[in-house]
Amino acid sequence: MKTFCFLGLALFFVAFLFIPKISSALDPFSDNFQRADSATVGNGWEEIEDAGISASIVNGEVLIKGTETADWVRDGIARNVNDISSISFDFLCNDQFNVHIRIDDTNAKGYLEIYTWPGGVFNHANSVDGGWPGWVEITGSQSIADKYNTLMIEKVSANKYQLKHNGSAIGAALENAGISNINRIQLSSDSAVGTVGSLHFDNVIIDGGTTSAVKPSAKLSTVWGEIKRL
Ligand SMILES: [Ca+2]
Ligand SMILES: [Ca+2]
Repeated sequence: MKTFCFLGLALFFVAFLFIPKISSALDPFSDNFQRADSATVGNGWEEIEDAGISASIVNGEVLIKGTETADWVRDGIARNVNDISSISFDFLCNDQFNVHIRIDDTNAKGYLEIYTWPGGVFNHANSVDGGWPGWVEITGSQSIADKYNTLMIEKVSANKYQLKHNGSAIGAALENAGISNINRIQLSSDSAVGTVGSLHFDNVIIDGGTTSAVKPSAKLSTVWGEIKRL
């Protein structure tokens, strides 16, 4: 009897110790990247760095920088997540490189990718099966070059996703039967071979994770961007 009690108690503690960790390990999540400059982004981020391009921490942000050596391959950072409902991030895109965010349901194979270039309109590629669907312009949308922009993708129903730029909805919610459980996110850039440029990411917030984010509007944009290049 004593043995059973001990085993029961031990199992209870094991469950108590591990279940909360498993459920909270992935999200909510946030990263303001306020850590020492480093060639490694850290904090569980995967780096996608083709020859000539680096992803690193510089001045409390992620800096994607370099010379593109292959046409239109994505370079940046990615991480696995667990059935998330929202992701928000800031970007400064004022130096040749464009900006992409992609959310995936790697089981159902659907993905949604958004991109824009410095001061450009936003486009989406909304694939239900992993195939390439082509870019579709989001009418009336406009990113701001030389300023920090905030882009958010929010799940509004089982298979519908709303984009928000600086707090305002852009376009209608996008339906994708191939995405119900977002389990991977990627922030990146791509360009034609030979392009030299840079791109800044900051304040990634997943499912309302708390972060001491500096609001984009409070950041020095052009000047700071220039300082960062030094
Ligand atoms: Ca930061
Ligand atoms: Ca790196």
